[in-house]
Amino acid sequence: MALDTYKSVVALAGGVGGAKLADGLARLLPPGALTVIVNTGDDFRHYGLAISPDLDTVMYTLGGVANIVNGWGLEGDSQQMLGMMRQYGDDAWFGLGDKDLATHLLRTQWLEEDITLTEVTQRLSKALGIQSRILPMSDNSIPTVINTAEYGELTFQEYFVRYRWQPTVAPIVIRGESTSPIMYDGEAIMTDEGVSALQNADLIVFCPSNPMLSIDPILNAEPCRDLIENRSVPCVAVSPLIGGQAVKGPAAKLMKELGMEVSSNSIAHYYEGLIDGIVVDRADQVDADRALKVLPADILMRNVEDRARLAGEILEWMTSWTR
Ligand code: FO1
Repeated sequence: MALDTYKSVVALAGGVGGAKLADGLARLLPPGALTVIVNTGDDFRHYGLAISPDLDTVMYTLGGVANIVNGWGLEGDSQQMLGMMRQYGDDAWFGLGDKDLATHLLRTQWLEEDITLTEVTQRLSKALGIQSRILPMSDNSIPTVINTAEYGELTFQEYFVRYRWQPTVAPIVIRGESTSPIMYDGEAIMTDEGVSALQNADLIVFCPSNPMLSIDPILNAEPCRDLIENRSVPCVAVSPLIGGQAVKGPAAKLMKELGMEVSSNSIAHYYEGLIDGIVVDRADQVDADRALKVLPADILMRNVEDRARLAGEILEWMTSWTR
């Protein structure tokens, strides 16, 4: 199968790392062939605005307007509104840009008019000239909640941005029974669009996003995990770790706190039953006894060329199995 014959490739993605690989895939695949199903467990209300950080990161990246230094937010944005907030005594801990506000204002208004998050995202993406489909994992809100030793339960953005993922993630212990520190406030149901994208996919790719904080919430949206476990097409994951270190964010720290070995091998194990192959950094090893295909590659995406190069290597590797 040549790359230009792919009709439907589905990528599961969180924020910055996921968005970069999704952008690489979008650059190589025929227009409209890529669907990115994005984590919305990070979504929250702030100053009354509906904010969907991962959807926006994917949207801005695919639209070519993302801030390349941060990976999130808009290129050339300013923070005058936040400056004024601080003057009023607000601690303004979430870095909302002035131009970025337009996205949140419109999203909030449209959601209040009962337009679904799927439709809102489509309108915004279309206006940015994006040909790939960006889908929220669900149209209902299912915030990820994280239990920490220092502050108890935190919403995702409090944990990630306000406290810069420094609090220790700790299980909740009730009468000697310990439960996962990562919880979902509600039951996520996938959208019809997400279900049909997975059912019609030629290939599925888990982007190098945090497995516990970004990919798991998507898998948790019914019936995502089931659809992927019972798929008939290849599915691979790209490790978010290089040499036991997270490329960005709390993956390595979190894995340690969850009692996991911090390695790409451990990521492979985490996704067992869901993937046929894993893409890891050349320096990383995956147990040979696992019935899992392994593609060693340079997985660090420093620039746009790297995104397309990595996406190309993954697509050609997966294509070689179906030939
Ligand atoms: N991440 C930060 O580390 N600090 C910020 O102040 C921040 C602001 C922000 C504003 C809009 C947006 O769409 C994303 C923003 N992010 C910020 C990124 C985001 O919160 C995280 O990267 C994701 O939630 C984790 O995937």
